Amino acid sequence: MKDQWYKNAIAYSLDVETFMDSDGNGIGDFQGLTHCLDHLAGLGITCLWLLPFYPSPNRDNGYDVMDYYNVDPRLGTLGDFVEFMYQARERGIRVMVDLVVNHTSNQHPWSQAAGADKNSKYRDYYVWTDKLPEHEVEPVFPDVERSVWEYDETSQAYYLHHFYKEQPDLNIANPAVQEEIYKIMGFWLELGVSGFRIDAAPFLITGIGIEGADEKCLQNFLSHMREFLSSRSIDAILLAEANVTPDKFSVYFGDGDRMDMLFNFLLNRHMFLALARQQAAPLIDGLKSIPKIPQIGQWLNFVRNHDELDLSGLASEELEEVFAAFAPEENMRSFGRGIRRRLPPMLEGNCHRIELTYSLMFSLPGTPMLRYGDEIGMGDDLSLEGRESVRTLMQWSDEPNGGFSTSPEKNLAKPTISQGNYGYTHVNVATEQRDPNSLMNWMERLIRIRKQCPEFGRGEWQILETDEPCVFAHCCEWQGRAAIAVHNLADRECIATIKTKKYKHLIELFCDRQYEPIEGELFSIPLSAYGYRWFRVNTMR
Ligand code: TEU
Repeated sequence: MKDQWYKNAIAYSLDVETFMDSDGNGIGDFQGLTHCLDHLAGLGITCLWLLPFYPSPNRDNGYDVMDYYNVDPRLGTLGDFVEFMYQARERGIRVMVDLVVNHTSNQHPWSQAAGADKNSKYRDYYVWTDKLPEHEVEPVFPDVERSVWEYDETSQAYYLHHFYKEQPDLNIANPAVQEEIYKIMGFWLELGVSGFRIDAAPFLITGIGIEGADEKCLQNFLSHMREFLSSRSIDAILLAEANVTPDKFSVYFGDGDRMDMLFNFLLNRHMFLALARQQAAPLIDGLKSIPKIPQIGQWLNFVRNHDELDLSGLASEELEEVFAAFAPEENMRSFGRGIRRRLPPMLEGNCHRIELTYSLMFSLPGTPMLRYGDEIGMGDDLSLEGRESVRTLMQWSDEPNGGFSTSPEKNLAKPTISQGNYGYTHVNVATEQRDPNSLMNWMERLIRIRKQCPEFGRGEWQILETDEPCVFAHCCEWQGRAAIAVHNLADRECIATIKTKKYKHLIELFCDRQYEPIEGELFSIPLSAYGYRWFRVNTMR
């Protein structure tokens, strides 16, 4: 059986470009990242997901790849990548990379050749039509693109692009394209990666515009990718970015023969609805709506990612509630479906509520993931366009450019946050390292305790009913052990009475303040406003 290391990994996502600049040119690079691995190891991170670092014209933050077999020269060389892989391995940190194969950049040689010559063997690498279909799907960036079809003057046909028009969609029904994808996977596996994040997975397998495309056949490609992966590595995994409804989950997990892991978009938006309402019910409903997945499968939980907080699966009244609570101004929203802010500003900097949210996310069934800057409580910059608001530079110290780079400010890859409550003069790694009460030191403890509770990653979960609608309590059991977490989502203290099951011999593992120990049975649990308590049920007694 496959090693299920990913079920209790502590994941962390970052963009090399915005993490650390080693040579003072204003752009983050692999040498800089390698230098910062001790920070990640110290935090307790065990798995990194690197956003695309391949050569790219950067129309879409690197999600428009020009060459799948190289490192963007702005970020370093393949040699730097290999050195980074070695140093990560030395620290017990696995590395996953983004596999962006729904589309290429229009600067990719395949795309250039396909556009220039209808008889090129690369023509069928992409999806073309002479006539626009009657019913069109909506582009993912409706504020910029009006259609998913773009007319190409040179070859006098339309090509498909779900994202920007500079990102033509690949035709994965073409066996030659499938072979290319295996080759790309094989390349990075040989360089030691532990798996791939499959970008835009649902778009990859839609078949829109592909003549005679068979849906089941395209979906089967997910199994073929997995077969290829297993033929080359015993423990590498596939993680799909698939923001889809529960009836579609089985397409991605298959019978345990497709994706190993999926981002838990569903639970993410239910968590935000629960936080907005200060009630546990939306979270409970969210968990209950997730069908059972194959044993080998896992969910990856997160608070925020590098895109907007996508609320599109919520009903419109629910969406309005979350907007009203966390994005009251139009400029904080994007595409009418999401929020382009980081968590701390959404919660108005309330540190109890910020801790509550991470404590909750880390205890939810699945594997937890942080994003760079989460550990220090970084903010956003709403003066920047679209998703750029949450992609500012990592803040390492109170030195110029937040210690990210010694370059003049005008050369920085992206802006840094220098002003206001989230400015790097006080929100930064070095300052928080010294302060025993900082978010970063708290986060390090959260990670340490989460590692002591593999039940949350691997166990069977159950909701513990309470008489307080604002309290979310759950228990995860695995191999005869149990871990319990109780979270008060409301801004008032309370005493929650557990209704369903009584647990004895509890050990308090983690909490927001000192509480009186619970003697005997777990029954009445005092909680402060936004309080949280984790317990281990001691089965040894
Ligand atoms: O995102 C793909 C994607 O499906 C989401 O952006 C989607 O728009 C949203 O969740 C609606 O469900 C990935 C990357 O995360 C994003 O940064 C890229 O722009 C995109 O792929 C294109 O590669």
